[in-house]
Amino acid sequence: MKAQRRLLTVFDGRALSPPPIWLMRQAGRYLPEYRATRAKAGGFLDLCYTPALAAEVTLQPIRRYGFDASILFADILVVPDALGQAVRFVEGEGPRLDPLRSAADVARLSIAAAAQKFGIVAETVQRLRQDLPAETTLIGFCGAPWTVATYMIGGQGSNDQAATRSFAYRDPVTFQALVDVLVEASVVYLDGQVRAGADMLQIFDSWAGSLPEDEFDRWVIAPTRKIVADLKRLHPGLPVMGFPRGAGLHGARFMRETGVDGISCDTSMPLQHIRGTLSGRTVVQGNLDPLLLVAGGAPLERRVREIVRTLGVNPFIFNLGHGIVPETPPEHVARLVELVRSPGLLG
Ligand code: 1CP
Repeated sequence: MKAQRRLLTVFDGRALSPPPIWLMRQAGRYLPEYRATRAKAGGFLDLCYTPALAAEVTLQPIRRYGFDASILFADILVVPDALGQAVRFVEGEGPRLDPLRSAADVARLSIAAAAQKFGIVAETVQRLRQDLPAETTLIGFCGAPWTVATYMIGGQGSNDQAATRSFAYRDPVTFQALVDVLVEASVVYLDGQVRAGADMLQIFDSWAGSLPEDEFDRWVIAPTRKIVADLKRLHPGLPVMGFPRGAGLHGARFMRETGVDGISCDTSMPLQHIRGTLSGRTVVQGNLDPLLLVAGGAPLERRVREIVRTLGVNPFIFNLGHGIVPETPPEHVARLVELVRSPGLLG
């Protein structure tokens, strides 16, 4: 069965023409059918914890666009929520958590208690594997420990992660304890997703770019390496993608030292830099600016050609450099898929 899944063959070192395509946040508010299902679910986390509805919104973009991969609908904040740190999604504002402040707060997090909610997400994966077309790759995911910790310590999203960077400098022992819990929980969570039918995994480190080099090693590379090693021990040959957003000049080291099979490149990474440091050495994914997909038209088409011509000669998966934004016109996504799949794009 898996052999039919075209996207997975890039991990055998094959450059495909046309390249496989999926988009980060391909399920979401830009689609009217997502908004309708979301309204039925009530809260955002209710949507994540109702397998029939979570599977439905995962399938919506596949029905519309026939992407090569489907990404499980859930959120990186399912992990802190399952560990016992209640997460709320405030309409129009984003996630809110009661910030962890002490070693005692970290000690209260419970991997045993997380099993119940992890099980619900695994049930969504199981449904998806049954309902997806056989050729569609199913991607499981989690947030990387550093990025998830920034929400657990900061209590919400922030642009500089200052609260968490300060915490880690002030009390590295407690911060390490938190990262260790997140590593262990992530392995349990992802192992459950793979056993339920996920073909590959992606680890989202959206805030990797805010750390200096020593802290990048300690809080980004080391925990990611441990998660990847543990999962590969459980599931030899399982492809794992990293998304160290904003890692910039740390990218090649991230590739060599974490053991990931591919790197999702953010919008700011220059194509020639990706070509010179990552492409051909690992699977590369990316990196169209989500706002260019909102704008559409000739500039979008020009950039898509440039990306595919520069990166498509080596094992490559077309994607955005960050998630789709809610303002994206659904017809621009249709045009993008048509364009990436048009014959002779490389020519
Ligand atoms: O109103 C809504 O319906 C909620 C919007 C939404 C959606 C659609 C959130 C809230 N999460 C999601 C789904 C989601 N989140 C997926 C599902 C699969 C898909 O891609 O289709 C995934 C993979 C994520 C991952 C995620 N959540 C990340 C990592 C990737 C990234 O975008 O950087 C992060 C940082 C989050 C946290 C989060 N969840 C939601 C929001 C608005 C945020 C960002 C909060 C902030 O920092 O301000």
